[in-house]
Amino acid sequence: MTALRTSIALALGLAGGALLGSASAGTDAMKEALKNIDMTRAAVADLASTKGNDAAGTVVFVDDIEGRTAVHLWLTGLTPNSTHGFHIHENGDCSAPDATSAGGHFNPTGMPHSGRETPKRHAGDLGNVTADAKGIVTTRFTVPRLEIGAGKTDILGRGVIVHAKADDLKSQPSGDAGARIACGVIRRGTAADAS
Ligand SMILES: [Cu+2]
Ligand SMILES: [Zn+2]
Repeated sequence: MTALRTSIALALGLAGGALLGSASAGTDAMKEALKNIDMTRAAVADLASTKGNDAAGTVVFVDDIEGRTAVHLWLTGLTPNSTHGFHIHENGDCSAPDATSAGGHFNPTGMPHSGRETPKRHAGDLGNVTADAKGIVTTRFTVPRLEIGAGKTDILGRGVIVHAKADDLKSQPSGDAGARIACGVIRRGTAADAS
């Protein structure tokens, strides 16, 4: 079983029978979106829920889409219609039950916290994501370039966090986004991730 399939299975298990239809649709959307991507050049994080939470999913980073990085995100187990801060954190360490082990926001350029399009921002500031009426996020957006496998903004080995609350995009140092409800470690993608 591939890592992506594992995380889908995990997500399905957590979402339960009532959401099975929607989660399956999300799986199809994921496969379709990744079909023509060379996953060995991409970065992937399998997001697992922290203690007491149900959010789980997968994020795929695809470098250099016209000089930017595309972020594909699938999440289940969220409160319907809720908005959540979404960031890359310094440490690829989800070992703490509340994921505080992931540290603060990934900030290799020494900037203040902000939104995903602000010139002066943490490289890891990915803004907010919003769940649909079934508590599922299926989204793709691009951010200023994040490097994969080399360079100052290399994201391999960093953490990805989904927060309980929305990021206000201005409070320092982390947007007042509350507890960490899901965490994953960014790794190199494999061909199996897209199948
Ligand atoms: Cu965060
Ligand atoms: Zn930040």
